[in-house]
Amino acid sequence: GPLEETSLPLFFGWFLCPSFQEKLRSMAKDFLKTLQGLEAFKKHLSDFTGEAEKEVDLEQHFQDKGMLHCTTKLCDYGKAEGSKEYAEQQAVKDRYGSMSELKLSALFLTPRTLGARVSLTEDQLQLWPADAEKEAMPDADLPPGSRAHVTLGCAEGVEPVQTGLDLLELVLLQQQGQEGEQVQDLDLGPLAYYGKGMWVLSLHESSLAPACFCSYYG
Ligand code: ACK
Repeated sequence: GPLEETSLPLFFGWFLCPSFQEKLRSMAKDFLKTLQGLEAFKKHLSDFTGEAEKEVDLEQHFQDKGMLHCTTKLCDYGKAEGSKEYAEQQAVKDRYGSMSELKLSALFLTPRTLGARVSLTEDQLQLWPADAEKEAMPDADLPPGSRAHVTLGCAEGVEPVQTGLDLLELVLLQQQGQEGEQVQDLDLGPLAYYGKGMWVLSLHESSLAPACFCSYYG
């Protein structure tokens, strides 16, 4: 009936606890500030502006998208394919409302999005939809969880779904053996440039973000 149809959320995911959200936002802010000051970044500035000489303020460029989380399944209130099946999985029911730690292994940015890569544990992968990667990149063969991320910001007019797609593009390049152009070691770890305005800061010590697995209704 209509009640059942409205009982599915906009999406399921892990929601970072508020104090860690603050920590991650400030980490990202420092990263943007550092990146913007690097000669290597200035050299590739036209990736962002379309013009070589134009300045860019990265903090302005990426708009905050609200509560920090790692989406597992977009249900769109039941309209998305497979959402009912997902919600009814035993693992999803069992873990609903439980806390775990998300391992953040890198910060990445493209002209479109800014995000943190999440390395899921075996246990967390039980909540990961089997087709998440295939749905976005049907021709690639990427390990489950490759798309897992926290969106930290999007350029004007860009939807948050793009962050995971940008990450998949980076993971695909890495799978093909590209390590990017090693630019320099920052405090948090090595910075690499993958072309077309795509930057990855691998974290020396991956951050562990306490997060609650639940859902968002909007
Ligand atoms: O930043 P995100 O992971 O990207 O969090 C939001 C959340 O769902 C609510 O919009 C994500 N999202 C949007 N569309 C999709 C999709 N088709 N597949 C997976 N995640 C999606 C978006």
